[in-house]
Amino acid sequence: MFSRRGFLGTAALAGASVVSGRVQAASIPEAPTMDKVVMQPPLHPTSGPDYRPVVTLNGWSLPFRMNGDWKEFHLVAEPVVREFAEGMKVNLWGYNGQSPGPTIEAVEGDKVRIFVTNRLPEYTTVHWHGMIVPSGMDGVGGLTQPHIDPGKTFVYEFEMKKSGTFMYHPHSDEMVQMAMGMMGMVVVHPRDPSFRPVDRDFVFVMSTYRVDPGTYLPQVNEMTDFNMWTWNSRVFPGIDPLPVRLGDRVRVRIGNLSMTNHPIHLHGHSFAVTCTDGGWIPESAQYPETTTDVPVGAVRVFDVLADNPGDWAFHCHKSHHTMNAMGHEVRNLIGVSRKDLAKAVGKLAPDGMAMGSTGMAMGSMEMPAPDNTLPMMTGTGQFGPIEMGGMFTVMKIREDLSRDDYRDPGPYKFPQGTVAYEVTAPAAEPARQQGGSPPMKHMKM
Ligand SMILES: [Cu+2]
Repeated sequence: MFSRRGFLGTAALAGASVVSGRVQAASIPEAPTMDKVVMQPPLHPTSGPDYRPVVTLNGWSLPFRMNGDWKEFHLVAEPVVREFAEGMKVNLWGYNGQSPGPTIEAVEGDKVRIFVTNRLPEYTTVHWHGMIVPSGMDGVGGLTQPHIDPGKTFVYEFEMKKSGTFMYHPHSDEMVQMAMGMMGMVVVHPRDPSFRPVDRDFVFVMSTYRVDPGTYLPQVNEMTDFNMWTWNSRVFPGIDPLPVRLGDRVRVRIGNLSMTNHPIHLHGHSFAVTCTDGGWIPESAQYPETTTDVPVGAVRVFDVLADNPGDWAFHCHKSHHTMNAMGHEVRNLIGVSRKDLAKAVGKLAPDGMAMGSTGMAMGSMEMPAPDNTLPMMTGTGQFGPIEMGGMFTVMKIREDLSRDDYRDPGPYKFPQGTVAYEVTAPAAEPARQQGGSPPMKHMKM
């Protein structure tokens, strides 16, 4: 089913020595880094059992090497610059050049050795969220291991006991390090490739930041008032679309390491949640959904049959999570005439703009914003402004995609006569209740 390209990095194995399961420092594998913010092609396995690899929205999977029967990975914790969307870059902490870190893929039963080098200015650890590991490999600084000091490399060694979707993040100055973007996903493929196979498999982790307009660094002491709602540290319109071939069975794996829950909604389909970070859900316990709430510190995986072609919005259903940085103190002024106010303000501040009397649609307005700040609502589709931000993207289901093609197919070509349309005949005046009459009067009980 998949091509095997032989062993990766065989030359690097020369000189590696393994002493009773403990690896020598001289044999630390290289640590690949990524400088691109778009989804990288799936990383097909080059050794070990076959699997259909995942793709990571705006991200990548970490290459590994084999050392005997151990799969070896190398994470480097380090400061990174992440572009949230065009026009906004944020100084974060992450792994191997990116926040979030690369997705780690392995197979149920694999023995993995994960090297972690710390290039941060403070100590760190890595905790393997949801994975069944020996206590001493659990990565809780102080409790199960010494913290990894700056400049040091630690090794985690364990067996991938079960397949599923998991996460990794520090358990060391956790509030700061997670608020700075340190996290990533782990996908463990079933050893039996016939177990619930899919055609496309997407993964991302949700995180939130408070980056005040005009600044470049998250406020790490924030508890509740976040303003950047991200998937893989990206916001709409910077989040990759999910290109899907019509008829594909699609899996979407969603981790939540933000500080609030996110009800994730897909248009045009119903899906079933098939897996959590606790494991696979038996078919008898699955039920149809169009929105699934992903709690804090949890993973939800849904499988969907992509049988409805089109451009389908895919987003968090908390409407302030599909917006970018905004002032939360704006009052609701719908129905309030601000003409007089605008005139008065205009005399004092000619650039002032009265807004909100008829809603806050901003598609046709351009407001000056501080440097390094995205518009609150933005993006343009083939019919006009989309007025979204934050946790929003599009699943693009097309007939003519080939199997491993994850390129953005562009806007959907709607078949003629299938788009909602305007009628020109005047709408009839609706029958309205007569003023003054109590509503119960005409009712026969
Ligand atoms: Cu949300």
